[in-house]
Amino acid sequence: MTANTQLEQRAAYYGQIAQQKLAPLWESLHNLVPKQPKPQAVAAVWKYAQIRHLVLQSGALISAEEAVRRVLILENPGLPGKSSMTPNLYAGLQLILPGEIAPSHRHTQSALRFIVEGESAWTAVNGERTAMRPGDFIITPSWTWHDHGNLTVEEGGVPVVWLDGLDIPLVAHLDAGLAENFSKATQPVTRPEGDSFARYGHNMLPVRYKVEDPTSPIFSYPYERSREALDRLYRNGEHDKWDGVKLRYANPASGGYPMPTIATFMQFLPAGFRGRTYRSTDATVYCVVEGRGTVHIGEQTFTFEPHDVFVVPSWAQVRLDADSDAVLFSYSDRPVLAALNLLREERV
Ligand code: GTQ
Repeated sequence: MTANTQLEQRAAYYGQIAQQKLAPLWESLHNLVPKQPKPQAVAAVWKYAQIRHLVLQSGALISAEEAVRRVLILENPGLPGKSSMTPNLYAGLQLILPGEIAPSHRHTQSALRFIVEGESAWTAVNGERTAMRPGDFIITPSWTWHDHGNLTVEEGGVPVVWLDGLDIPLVAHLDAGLAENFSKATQPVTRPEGDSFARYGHNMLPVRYKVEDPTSPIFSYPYERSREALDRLYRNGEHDKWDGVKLRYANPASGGYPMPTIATFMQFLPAGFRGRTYRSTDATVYCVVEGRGTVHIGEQTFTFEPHDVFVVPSWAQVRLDADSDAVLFSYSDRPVLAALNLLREERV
């Protein structure tokens, strides 16, 4: 039998079995069980200086109320049409103008906010409002009511922009998306601002507190505190050759991650830092807070400066250089990979 006849016979056979909803594994085995991750997501950067005016322009086109959430999705060019930054995670830049309200709703997707610019907005989570300031990391856990607002111009309101990180693609993959709107634009405020931080954010917990769900009882992690911790550790001599000074955000009651599907980190790289190469199976989104530098991802090189966002796909080699003292916030699907025993890390 010639090679051609064999191919023809197989093709005819594949046609026959397809009619019975069958497919030959041997044609796809190497793709289904790859030797290494082969992400469709690619490394990419969003330079804030190039997109800021476009984010602000959206404010003239649609109100926060009409949009429900006025957000420009950061879509990974390797995942076109998927509204995804990585296979599991979403990223977007949300704008709220003075006097606006983004109406209250809740959904099974977990969300984080990382404040980029503007100091006058607030977000409400489960009956408590918190101010949003640049560098603050705020969580909106799964199924918690949340609405966002901003002071009026008279009260000193300015346009506020933050980075939204959600597990939208993961939840879609699991077919577990549920959502509902609150009956009013804003939920009732039942606790004064700072209440949960006082209860859970000072290395203390209410006497009879029991850990009953995987979500952090504090929902705002102010930049000041995170920055101070990194700074102190650096001055104490901490200096990891891969990470600089890097901490993960924690649920203070369990020691786990703030939310079950998304891990968050903040790291300090001193001026002149030339990081070593590492890789891991948690695809990671970075947002630059302070400083300038360069990130090398696989064969690609991007410079970064404050408010830039870049993404490192699973298993891509990454190395960070800092030209000035730099602070980077990042988030990934690490808790999901860890829970499934799929987290692999390599520090070269
Ligand atoms: O603020 O609730 O970027 O529900 C995407 C979906 C933000 C939000 C997004 C959302 C939100």
